[in-house]
Amino acid sequence: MTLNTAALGRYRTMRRIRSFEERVGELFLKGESAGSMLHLSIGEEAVVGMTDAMQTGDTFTTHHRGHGVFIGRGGDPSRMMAEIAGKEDGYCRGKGGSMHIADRALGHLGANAIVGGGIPHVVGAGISYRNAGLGQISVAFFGDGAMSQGILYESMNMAALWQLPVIFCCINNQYGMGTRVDRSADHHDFPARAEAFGLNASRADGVDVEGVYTAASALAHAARQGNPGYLEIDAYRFYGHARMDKSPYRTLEEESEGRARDPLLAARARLAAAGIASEADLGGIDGDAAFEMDLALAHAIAAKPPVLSTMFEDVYAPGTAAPRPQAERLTAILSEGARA
Ligand SMILES: Cc1ncc(C[n+]2csc(CCOP(=O)(O)OP(=O)(O)O)c2C)c(N)n1
Ligand SMILES: [Mg+2]
Repeated sequence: MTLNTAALGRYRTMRRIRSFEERVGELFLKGESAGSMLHLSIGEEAVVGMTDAMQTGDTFTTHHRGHGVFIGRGGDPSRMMAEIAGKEDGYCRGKGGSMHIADRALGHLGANAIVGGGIPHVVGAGISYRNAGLGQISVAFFGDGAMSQGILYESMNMAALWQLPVIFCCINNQYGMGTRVDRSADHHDFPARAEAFGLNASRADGVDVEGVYTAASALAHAARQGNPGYLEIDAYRFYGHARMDKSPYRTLEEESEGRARDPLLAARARLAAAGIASEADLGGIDGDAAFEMDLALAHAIAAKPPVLSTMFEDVYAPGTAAPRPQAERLTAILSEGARA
C-alpha cells in the first residue's frame, strides 16, 4: 500500500467513526439505546493513527469511550449499533452495550466502564504473547482520568519489568467528566511518568492523524521486540462527557477553540492540498460513510431483541449458574408468561 493510499484509508476510517457517532447519538435521542449512558468520541478520531499501527492478531481493551477504537480495528458498525440498542445480533447479543462490548475474533478484549479497568488485562495478554513468541502486541486505550489510577502504574511497572509487548495509549481529551486535567494532576507531563517506569513514551498531537500514526508505528515496532510503550494523543472532547451533559463547566470560547482542532477536517484539508484526493473523492468517502451508518442505525432499530429465556446465557463463565434468586425470578416470569 502506498503512503497516500494508507493516509486516505485513515481518513475514511475517521469519517466512518464520526458518522457512526452522529448516528448512535440519534439512536440515543430516539430512545432506542438500551443503556442510559452514551459516550461519544467525536474529536478523538486521530486514534486511528494507533489502531492502524496494529496488526491482525493484536488485541486491545478500551475505556467507556471506545466506539472509534473498535471501528478502527474493524468493528462492524451494524453489529455495534445493534449491541448498543440491546439487540440479539449485537456483538454481545445485546447484553454488553456500549461500555462492555467485546469481540475475541477482532482482538477486542473488552470495553470497561471502570476508569483504568481494562489496563491490566493487556498486561496479562502481553505475558501470554511474550511466552508464545508470536510477535503480537496488546494495547490498552484509556482516558486522562486513568492517569490518576494506581492500577495504571502497577501495570506499567510490570510491563517494563517483564519486557512485555504492550502499549498504554492515553487519549487525553483534557477532561475527566467535568474536571479539567490540570485540576486532577499537579504535574501532568504524563509521558514523563511513563518514562520513569522505563517505557518508551511519546506524545502526539491529536489533530494530526499522520503524526499519531508515525509515533504509534515506532512504539508498536519496539513493543513487538519486548519494549513496551506509552502513547498520549492530545485531543479535545467536542461534546459533553455523556449524551446528556451540556458541559456547563466549559466556556463557549473554549469549546469553539477546541472544536476548531478537528482531526477529521485537518486530514481532509491535507489530503486535498497535497493532491492525494479531489473534492469529489473526499465527498464520495463522506457520502459512503453516511450511507453505511444510516443503514446501521436502521438495522439496529429494526433488529430483534433477545428472547427473555436467554437472559443469563453468555453472562457468567461457562459452567457457572446464574445466582439462585435471579434464576428463580426468571423461571417465575417465564412460567407466568406461559400461563397467560
Ligand atoms: C474507578 C472509577 N471512578 C470513577 C468513575 C466515574 N467516571 C466515569 S467516566 C469518568 C471520567 C473518565 O475520564 P477519562 O478517563 O479522561 O475518560 P473520558 O471520559 O474523558 O474519555 C469517571 C470519573 C468510574 N467509572 N470508575
Ligand atoms: Mg478524559
